Amino acid sequence: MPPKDFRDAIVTHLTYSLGKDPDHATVFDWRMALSFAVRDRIVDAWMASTRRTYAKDAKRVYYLSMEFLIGRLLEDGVINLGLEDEARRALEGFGLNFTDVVTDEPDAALGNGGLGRLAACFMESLSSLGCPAFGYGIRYEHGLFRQSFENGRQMEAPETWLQQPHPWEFERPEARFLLGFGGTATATGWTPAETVYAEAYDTPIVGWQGRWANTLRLWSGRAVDPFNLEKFNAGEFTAATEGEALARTISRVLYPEDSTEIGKALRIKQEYFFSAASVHDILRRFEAEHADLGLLPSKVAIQLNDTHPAIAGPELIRLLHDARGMDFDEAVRIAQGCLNYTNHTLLPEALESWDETLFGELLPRHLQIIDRVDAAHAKAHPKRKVSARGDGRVKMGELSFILANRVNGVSALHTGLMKTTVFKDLNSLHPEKIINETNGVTPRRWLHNCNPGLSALITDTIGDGWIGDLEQLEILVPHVDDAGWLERYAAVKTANKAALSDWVMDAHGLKLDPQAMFDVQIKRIHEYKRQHLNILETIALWQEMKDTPNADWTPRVKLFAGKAAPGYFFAKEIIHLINDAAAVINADKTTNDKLKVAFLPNYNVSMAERLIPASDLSEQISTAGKEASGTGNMKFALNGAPTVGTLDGANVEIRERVGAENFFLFGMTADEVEARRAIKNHAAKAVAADPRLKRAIDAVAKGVFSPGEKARYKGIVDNLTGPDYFLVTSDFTDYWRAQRDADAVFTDTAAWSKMAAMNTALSGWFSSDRTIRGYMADIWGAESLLEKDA
Ligand code: CR6
Repeated sequence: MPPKDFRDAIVTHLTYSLGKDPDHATVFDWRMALSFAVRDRIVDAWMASTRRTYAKDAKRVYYLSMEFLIGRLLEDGVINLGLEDEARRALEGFGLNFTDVVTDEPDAALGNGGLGRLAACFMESLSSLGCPAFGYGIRYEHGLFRQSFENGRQMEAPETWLQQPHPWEFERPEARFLLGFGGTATATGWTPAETVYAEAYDTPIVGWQGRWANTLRLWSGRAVDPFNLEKFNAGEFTAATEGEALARTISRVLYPEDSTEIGKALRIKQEYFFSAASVHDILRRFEAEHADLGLLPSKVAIQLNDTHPAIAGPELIRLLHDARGMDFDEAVRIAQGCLNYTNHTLLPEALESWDETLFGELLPRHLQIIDRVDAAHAKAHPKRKVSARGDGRVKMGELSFILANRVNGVSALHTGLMKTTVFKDLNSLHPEKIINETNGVTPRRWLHNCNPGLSALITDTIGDGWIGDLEQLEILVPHVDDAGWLERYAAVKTANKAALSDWVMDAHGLKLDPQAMFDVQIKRIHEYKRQHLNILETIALWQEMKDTPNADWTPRVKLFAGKAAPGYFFAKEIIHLINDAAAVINADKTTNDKLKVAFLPNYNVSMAERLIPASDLSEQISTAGKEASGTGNMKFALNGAPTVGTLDGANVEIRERVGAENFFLFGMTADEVEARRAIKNHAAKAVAADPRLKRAIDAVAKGVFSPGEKARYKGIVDNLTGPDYFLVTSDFTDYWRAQRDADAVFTDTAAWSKMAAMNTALSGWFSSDRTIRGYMADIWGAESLLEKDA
């Protein structure tokens, strides 16, 4: 038993787990000691949860995701267990600052963006709600690359989170599965040419108030034959360890593409590797307790987070039919009873499909199974031709749909569009399958922990029930009309902005004016997200400020952060342009006090935790119909930053909830986008109609921001004045108008604060607790096992 007193627990770990004397311990040592002390408490909750799940023979949820963007875990653990005061006091007693210790932890960046962060929020909510669940993914040795800038250009370096000891995980050498690739298949079996072990590492994820903990199980590749002695003895030292190197390659690195399909052999290996290991593990756990495989759908719910784990379906059928002798059609029915699929994008370039030759070479038996499933589906529905096969490809979206019990979209708009576009035909055959579960974010990390000032004010006003039941924030509404309360609300934002300004000064050497409006766009760089619309508006604003420097301008700080996929040339050019424009604008003495632009390098979860509480305006400006949901938009609203945004993804629902008067809407709707695109020369027409836009584009074209290389941005300029598929130019004029509306409100501090506070008060619905309750009820048929009286 670990010591009861938390301070003793920390010191005991420092001494016996780290082998350090308090007098000589570094911040790292203290962080590890604190982490172990917290982990001990989590383990108690974890084991109790596991026992209860077994005792109740409860249905378990399995969330299969290629990405879990969990970030730091220490602060979350401390706060969810209610240990913050004790931890602070203990560390202070040793002359240490709590924040310094918790921010010493590297981010676990095992994801690209929204999809991976959603999975992490879901894991936290599943535990907070006491839903028995496992997250299954890959233990990447290198997470998302580290970004830096060289002369404004993005540079990529490997991320190395595992080079430091990782205190949260438990290695499980006994939970190991042998997986195959390649070889030959017959009608009943498969002889792989190559095999590799998947080995489990478990991280407990504790929920709010420490009442429940679930497991995040990440798979790592291990060689079957790690060391070839014969080769070693022959002096071939590198070749002797080749097997190990190859096996480890599978879990070596996270592919850095976000919402883009990559179609590489290693990627399909990664997908099969973690999906198959997870399905083996699920069956093993089920069979340890049940003899009748027919019970699977009543005990097991598997959620496929996008199509990346789609191969789990054919693998489950293979294990039931080939390995356990179940009738094929029955195996398909059982699989369909367990599997569900979440679609996260309608972008055609992101819908996974594999070349059948490549697929068949790596997974010959699975290809046969897919063909059989697909043929049966086609036969049952002869009137409409929809298939997971065709044109020499294996289409993972169609496959996932056919093998799923429920298919869901991630916002109301997105789900509606799924039914009329990518899954139109399948939806007409299975109209009951597609449902909506609008995304959410965990209020613990994204309000309570990242914004302690606001959290304290809310708790002081309405008590702390909101942390576990976010819709209670609505009780704040009447307080918004109390001038004294509103001033306190505004003071929190001001303090957060001052703290952010200090950090930006320290870390990036840029001076920001905390009185200015902090206008923030942080997310992956993508044409559909339109960071280039934002920078064009910034350039136009700068030009106009220069025209009339003495006019009554609302000072702005434009902050950008986000990574571009290393192979996405256009996105990297956008980064370069923003950095180039920032250099010129920030150096301009006539506008210096009114406009600053900064692109903060190496955006990650912990940077978001700093930026969002200090933001005034949230940029959610995607081309309507392209952003499936967004989740950053929810975090900003919750932290009191009104949105300037289009009617896209969950923006639509945010605006409905917080009120149209508390949202700066602009731009075309998804329908209007389609119509506009059909107009010949739409971009040239838009540019001709708006002199402001024309002047901004001309400045870019003439090399105002790239004097040494005038044609540097020819690609961007030609795109914007030519095809402009994402309709930057057509939405520019209305975007400018919305920005000036925001300027006008911002000059009236009370009006702005009220808008911000209404955003906080009315976005409680965007808690991932609400989302997970929806999945539990509508998709999984899972129940909370929390003791009601606790
Ligand atoms: N890129 C969507 O684009 C959504 C998240 C989570 C995305 C984004 O709008 O909020 O998923 N899609 O549902 C994919 O990753 C395929 C994303 O993060």
